[in-house]
Amino acid sequence: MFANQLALDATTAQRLIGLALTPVPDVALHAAMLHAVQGGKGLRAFLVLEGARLHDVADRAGHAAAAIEAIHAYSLVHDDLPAMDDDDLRRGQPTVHRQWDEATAILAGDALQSLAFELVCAPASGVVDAARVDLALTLAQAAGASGMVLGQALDIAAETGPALTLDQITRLQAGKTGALITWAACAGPRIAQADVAPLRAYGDALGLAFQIADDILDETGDADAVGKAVGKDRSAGKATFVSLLGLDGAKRRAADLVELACDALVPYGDRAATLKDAARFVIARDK
Ligand code: GRG
Repeated sequence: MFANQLALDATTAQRLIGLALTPVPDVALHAAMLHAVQGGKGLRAFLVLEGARLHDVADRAGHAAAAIEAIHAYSLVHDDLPAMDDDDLRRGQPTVHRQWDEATAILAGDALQSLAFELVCAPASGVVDAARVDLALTLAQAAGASGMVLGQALDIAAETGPALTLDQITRLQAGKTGALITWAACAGPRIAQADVAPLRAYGDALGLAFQIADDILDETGDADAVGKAVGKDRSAGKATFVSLLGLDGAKRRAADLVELACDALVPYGDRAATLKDAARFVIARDK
C-alpha cells in the first residue's frame, strides 16, 4: 500500500521533469537527465506531496516534488562519478557516466540542479510568490554549502582524516542526507505559508533514521542485489553508525528516531497516519 503511494509520487515527479525538458537532436543531455530521475523510490517526492496534503495544498505541490527529486538525482549522478564514488550501477542500471560519459554526467547533474530551481520558481505551480521565494531559498540552503554539499565535503575529508565521533557523523549526515529530506517534509507548510516546526522535527528525525538504516543495509545487505550503487569501497576504515553503536545499538537508535518522528506529528492527529507509515518504512526497507 505504502510502496504503491511512493511509486505514484515518484511517477508524478518524473512526469513533470520529462515535461520540462525539450530534447535537442544529437545531444545526450536530456536522455541522461531522464535516465537519472528514473527508478528511485521517490521518498522525497512522497514527503513533499504528503506534507502538502496535510496542509490542503497538494494540488500546488507537484513542482516542489519534482524539484526535490531533480536535486536528489543530480547528487547521485555526481556522487557516482570517478572523482567521487566511481560507481558503475545505480538503481540497478548503468550510472550516467557509464551509459554515456563523464562530461555528460557532469552536465546532466548541473542541469538537473538548475531545473529544480526552475521548477520551484515556476508561476505555473500555482504557489504564491512569497512561498516560491521561500521554497527556492530554503532549497538552495538545503542543497548547498551549508547542507548536502557540505555533508558530502565532510564525508570526503573523513576518508583521510581521523575517525569521526558519533556527533560528527550525525552532523555530517544531517547535511549529506538529512537536509533534502527535511526540506521535502517542510515544503507543504511552506507552500501553505504555515508553521514548518512539526514537519521540520519529523524530517530531521526521519533523515537521521534513514541514514542509520542505510548504514545497517550496507552492513547486512547485498548492495548489488538491492539496487544500491556498487563502486569502489571508500568506506574502508570510516566510522559509521553501525561501527560506533554496534548493529543492535544502531537498530535501537533508528527505532527511537522513528518514535521521535511520529511524536512530532501529534498536531496533525490521525491525518498523519501515512507519514507515520513512511517513517516505519524507512527503517524496515530492504533498499
Ligand atoms: C555529489 C553534491 C553531491 C552530493 C552527494 C546524497 C549524496 C550526496 C550521496 C549519495 C551517497 C549515498 C548512497 C548516501 C546514502 C543515503 C542516500 C542519499 C541514499 C540514496 O537515497 P534513496 O535510497 O535513493 O532515497 P533512491 O534511489 O531510492 O532515490
